[in-house]
Amino acid sequence: MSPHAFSRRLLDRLATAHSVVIFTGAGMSADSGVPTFRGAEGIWSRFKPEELATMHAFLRNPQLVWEWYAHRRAIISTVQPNAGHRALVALERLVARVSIVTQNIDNLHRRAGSTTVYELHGNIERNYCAKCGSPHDVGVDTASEGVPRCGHCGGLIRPDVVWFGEMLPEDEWDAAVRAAGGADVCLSVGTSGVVYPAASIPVIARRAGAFHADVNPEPGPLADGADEFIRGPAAEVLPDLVRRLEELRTPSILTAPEEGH
Ligand code: BV8
Ligand code: ZN
Repeated sequence: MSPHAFSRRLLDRLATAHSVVIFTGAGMSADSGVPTFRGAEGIWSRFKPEELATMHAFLRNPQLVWEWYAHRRAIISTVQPNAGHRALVALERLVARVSIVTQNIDNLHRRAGSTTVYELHGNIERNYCAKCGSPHDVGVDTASEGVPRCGHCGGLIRPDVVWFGEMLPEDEWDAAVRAAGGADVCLSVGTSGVVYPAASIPVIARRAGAFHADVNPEPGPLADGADEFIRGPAAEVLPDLVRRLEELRTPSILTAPEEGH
């Protein structure tokens, strides 16, 4: 595993940080086997986002949208958090406050053990009635039997995710903006940075004085505005970064003063 070149500035800012915000997108889960949205193998390669991730699409063709989410839920039920998710859990032992602000709906950060996770775009494991809002447990998904109906009002059941044109959950958004405004360092990891307002989180952090590093195999819009771009997959870069931080924290025996001299 090739160690990545991290700048001294990033390492020093992380080593002295009280609060760090990690802004993640679909690339964070790519190493777990969850397809991204816009990559060549992306789940949107066959459809356009507007044809699936909108209330209009759901009302026009509920079965198609429900099956798409059932397909993604089935993929997510078979995957595990990867070394990148686990590195962010380990980071909690080195930094007083680590806030994960994720665009992902796959629940992998929480399953890895991260304790502060703000899900800006919802969570595919939760569903609710599009008419009366009652929560609905999907259990074993049977997409083939058509879109489930609400036991209270007969309304269509939908995934608890934020579709295009829908507002982000207010509490999650407010908490994420507060965390970004108070961060010493912001890492954006595995996101194309094209969806708003989520993609403004690293900008809010940097404007408030945070050091912003972008982690991605390919530079994108977020890399342009960042203090540092770290090229590589999250499942390699993040464990490398946490290892370097642990080394900085562990006084080397070579430099410890000799006893009694
Ligand atoms: C809003 C949940 C206020 C569902 C998603 C017209 C009308 C209304 C709104 C708009 C409009 N025009 C524009 C907007 C705003 C719109 C928007 O931003 N559109 C974009 C497309 C231009 N935003 C909204 O609508 C938001 N709401 O604005 O409300 C409002 C309300 C009413 C009226 C007006 C305004 C809501 C947006 C939320 C949409 N929901 N997801 C679901 O998952 O099905 S968005 C979806 O794309 C994901 O959730 C994700 O958040 C988002 C971005 O994708 P990424 O995570 O970045 O993934 P992507 O595939 O793009 O990139 C992967 C990256 O990983 C790549 O960079 C790749 O290089 C990298 N990578 C690959 N492998 C690895 C890796 N990185 C690291 N390691 C690896 N191994
Ligand atoms: Zn209902």
